[in-house]
Amino acid sequence: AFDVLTVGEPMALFMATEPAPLHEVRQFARVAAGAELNVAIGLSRLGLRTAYVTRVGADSFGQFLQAEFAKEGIATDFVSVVPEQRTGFMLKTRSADGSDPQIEYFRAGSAASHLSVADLPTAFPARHLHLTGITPALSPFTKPMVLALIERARAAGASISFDPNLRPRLWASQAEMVSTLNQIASLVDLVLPGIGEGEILVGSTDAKQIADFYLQAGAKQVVVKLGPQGAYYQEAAGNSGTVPGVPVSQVVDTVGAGDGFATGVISALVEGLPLEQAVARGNAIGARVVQFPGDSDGLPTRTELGLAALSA
Ligand code: KDG
Repeated sequence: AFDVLTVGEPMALFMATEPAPLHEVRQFARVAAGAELNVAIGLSRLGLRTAYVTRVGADSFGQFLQAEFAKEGIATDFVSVVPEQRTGFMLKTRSADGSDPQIEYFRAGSAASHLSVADLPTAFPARHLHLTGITPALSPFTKPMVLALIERARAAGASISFDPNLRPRLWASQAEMVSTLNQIASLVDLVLPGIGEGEILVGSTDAKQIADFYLQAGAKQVVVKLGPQGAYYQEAAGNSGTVPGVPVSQVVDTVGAGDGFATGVISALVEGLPLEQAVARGNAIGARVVQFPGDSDGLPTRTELGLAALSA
């Protein structure tokens, strides 16, 4: 059995090595990307047994990603290699001033966009399920797959976290994005929106109002990410608070910060820590990730985070 299972689309990511608009960049460095893969890498580095449900092609990007899964110790029991489909990739600029980079996707019709209920384990095999709002946007098959996985995780008594991870360009319309993501959020235990995402999904810029919305919808815990200011948390049981962010002297790349944050919160909750401490760990990892160019370069080991080894 696994501690955590997640599902999503992994991609090859070509990061510009110098600051320039995408069409002028001459050199890129290739790394792995994909929001759920970033979280899987982070959890695995923290010693949690982590499984990833996905599909890749038999092309060189698929081979590259499979080597990454192996290197990071991610369980591939639910990874399929589909020779007749291609693996998606994306391009990203190097930001000169810490602002969000420019991103271009080459992922429509990818192997992972063909994920469906048939790719899921019949009996849910982990203590926790982590989802993001990217996966249900990939194709008409992936939303029913996500809903079926939630049902199986529930039936097995697993806890579920959900990071809305808004990617408007992957959705047919904003209305569909909002209704699908709020539906999923109402079915999980822990919702992790950013404050800007909360504004789009809930229509409020107030962290407490965003948390109240998801707690009323059915979630048990909500953590609203406030960027450098840290995060606000609130539980159905009543307690709430703000955990200040960890100061960073130089932001290199913001992409992946939310995945680092989710890694910290989920790992701590799976280890049995209270939500406030989980949020503090999320802040610490998020602050680390923004100091590295790749999405997952900054994800720490237990030693790097100053944590004791997990007992077997
Ligand atoms: O959260 C980081 C992701 O945005 C990045 O790795 C790529 O999954 C990705 C996406 O769909 O944007």
